[in-house]
Amino acid sequence: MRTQVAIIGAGPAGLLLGQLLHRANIDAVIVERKSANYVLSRIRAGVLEQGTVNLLHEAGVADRLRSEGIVHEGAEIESVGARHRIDFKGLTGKTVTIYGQTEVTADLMTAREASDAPTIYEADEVRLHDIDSRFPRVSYVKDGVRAEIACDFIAGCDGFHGVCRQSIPADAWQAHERIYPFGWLGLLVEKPPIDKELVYINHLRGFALCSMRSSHRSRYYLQCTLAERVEEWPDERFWRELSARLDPALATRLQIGSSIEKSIAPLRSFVAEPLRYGNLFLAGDAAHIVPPTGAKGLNLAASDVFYLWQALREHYRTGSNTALDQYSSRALARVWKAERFSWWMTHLLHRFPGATSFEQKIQEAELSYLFQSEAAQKVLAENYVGLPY
Ligand code: RFL
Ligand code: PHB
Repeated sequence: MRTQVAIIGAGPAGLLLGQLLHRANIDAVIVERKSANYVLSRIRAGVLEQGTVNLLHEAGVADRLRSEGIVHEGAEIESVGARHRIDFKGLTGKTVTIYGQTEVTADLMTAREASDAPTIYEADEVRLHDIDSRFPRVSYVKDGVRAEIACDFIAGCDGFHGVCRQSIPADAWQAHERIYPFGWLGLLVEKPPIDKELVYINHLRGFALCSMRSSHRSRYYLQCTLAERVEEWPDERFWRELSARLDPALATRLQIGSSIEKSIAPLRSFVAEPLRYGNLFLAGDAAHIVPPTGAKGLNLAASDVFYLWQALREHYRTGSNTALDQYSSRALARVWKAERFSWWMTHLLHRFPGATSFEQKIQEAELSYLFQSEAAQKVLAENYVGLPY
């Protein structure tokens, strides 16, 4: 098989790139290790920046998002029992939209099916070949038979544990990484959310987040240790611990129920640099990871895809490689600012085991300053709604 762009991974990055390329009349084949249902079953992001929403419009997959997405003009931050609202709309003129990653992925899969563009699911042993040449190839095993795709470019959209970044020679890229000494235990429940907006909580017992997917579905997170396992957290223990981290007014509004999904995710910051090797371009979680505190992961995948789509379009329309040559530096400039914000939000809101009294006091001062200073709130709001691209 031959195509113009081989896309590895059918997560939001790969599917969105595939859809944008399809609309630009550029051929792409998507190769995915798992089944479509497996990809759809992963519960992840919930907050879309305006830029992501705009790009989904541009891709022609925003009909359902437009009718079902919930626009939020602010969020609340709670520390030692006191809650403060950050007014995104008032401070920046911008909003965010609550619409689950599962829904984004489902909309993109529907559009891809309708376009007849090929997606190969359940492809085993995906390998990249000759990526530093003008004739890169991708091979994979499907139903026991190895097949090959010849292409001009490979888009590595295969997430943090994918094969693409690992195919780059060790001396051609650098990893920048921070691993945090805790994780998030997430729970999804078919009950109305506790509040109209998201509530981020810094509590003595650890961080908590009250989020949502819709007016009848809620998503909650608790900071947990890295040693903990989901089996140790039956629903009643989760609800008890969450209630203990909420202020009493909020706790009385909590509607509990049986969990639909429960999982633990470790927190990590990671950036691979550069994002290009030969004709392989990394995008999304394959290139970088942020701790979820800033709600940036999916949004960064979208901005990477925006830069890569524009560069590929310029290449095929004009023959120019200028934007392709600039892809890594343009994408990374935005990535590092989101990395900084996500790191800062993580430090602001979590309890770090072994923190010194000095570190604890600095965190308290940071929160107190944020609550008193409109300038500080504006900095948070500007980053949360998403920097321009
Ligand atoms: P994905 O979604 O991991 O998709 C990669 C795809 O590649 C496939 N794959 C391979 N395919 C072929 N060959 C191989 N060798 C392959 N190896 C892997 C995988 O099966 C998969 O289908 O990466 P992508 O597309 O870059 O998307 C990134 C986002 O999924 C991620 O950044 C977000 O979910 C992060 N995130 C959040 N982001 C936000 O913007 N807002 C949020 O509110 C938010 N909340 C979250 C989050 C992530 C979380 N977890 C679980 C880490 C909350 C949580 C708890
Ligand atoms: C979510 O709803 O899953 C979510 C929301 C905000 C975050 C992280 C996750 O910062």
